[in-house]
Amino acid sequence: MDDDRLIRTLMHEYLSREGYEVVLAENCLEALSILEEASNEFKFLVTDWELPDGSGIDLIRHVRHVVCSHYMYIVMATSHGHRDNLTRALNAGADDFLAKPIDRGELIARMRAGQRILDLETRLTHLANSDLLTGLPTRRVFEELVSKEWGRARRYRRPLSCVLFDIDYFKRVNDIHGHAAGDQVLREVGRVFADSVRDSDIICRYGGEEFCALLPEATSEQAAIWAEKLRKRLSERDIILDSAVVNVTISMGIAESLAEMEDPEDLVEIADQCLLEAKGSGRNQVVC
Ligand code: GH3
Ligand code: MG
Ligand code: MG
Ligand code: MG
Ligand code: MG
Repeated sequence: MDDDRLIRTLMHEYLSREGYEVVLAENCLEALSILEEASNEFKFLVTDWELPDGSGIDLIRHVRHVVCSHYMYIVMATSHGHRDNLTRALNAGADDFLAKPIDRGELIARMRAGQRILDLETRLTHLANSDLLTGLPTRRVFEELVSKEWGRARRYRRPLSCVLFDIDYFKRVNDIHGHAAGDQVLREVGRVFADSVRDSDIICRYGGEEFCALLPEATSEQAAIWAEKLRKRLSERDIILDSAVVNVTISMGIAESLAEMEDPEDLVEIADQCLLEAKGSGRNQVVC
């Protein structure tokens, strides 16, 4: 964002040549409306300080308060090169500073420095959100999503179901075939689960040999039909290991979000009670 046309032209040329996709804005209002529409699409913001309709500082403060799915790297480009100004820009939320007149080499070097931070964020997010063994989202992700989907289901009065799975007698797999074979089975079971959900569903590794699915728009009856198919598919499947062929079954408990439930934990709690019942009444079954 810059009100100076020459600077916009230069920025566009320098950045496009490096492979960046550039969107230009000439004032705060325009920048805000672009960001409002698609803040998740932007990784960098390079902003001027003084604009006819406001200050780059205010824009930066605003952007830092808007929820964005990832970190936006912000560079303040200005001729206000004094140390006090630099401090103000950084305190407002800028990550870096670019002196005017703009030097192409410096601009690109600062963008690259920003890219290193963004790459690190992507890597850390992936590590924090996915289970090492199965690659599925973790329980932490699940808990965040349960709250979100719970709120959405409430607001729009839509169904939402939760399914908890637990592999039957999994300890035996480890005891008979070894822990590495157990890991292989978990990976394979995770793959079968991941293959059986729709894009809007989410399936996580809940803990050890337990998995959990969240099915938006599904009533408990619909969830039970889906779960029963999955239970059957897994029970009929031979899991081929390096040294043996293993067959595992799963027990499943299902709960649907109901008006009288107080919070999302109740949903998981009821699914867990159903799972216990499935275990108690012989395993390899779905209880709703
Ligand atoms: P149940 O039918 O009652 O669920 O019996 P179970 O043997 O599956 O249940 P239990 O809770 O007694 O044992 C779970 C086993 O899962 C014990 C634990 O060593 C194993 N397990 C948990 N996480 C992992 C893992 O990451 N890798 C391997 N190989 N085993 C795991
Ligand atoms: Mg200006
Ligand atoms: Mg200026
Ligand atoms: Mg268990
Ligand atoms: Mg088990």
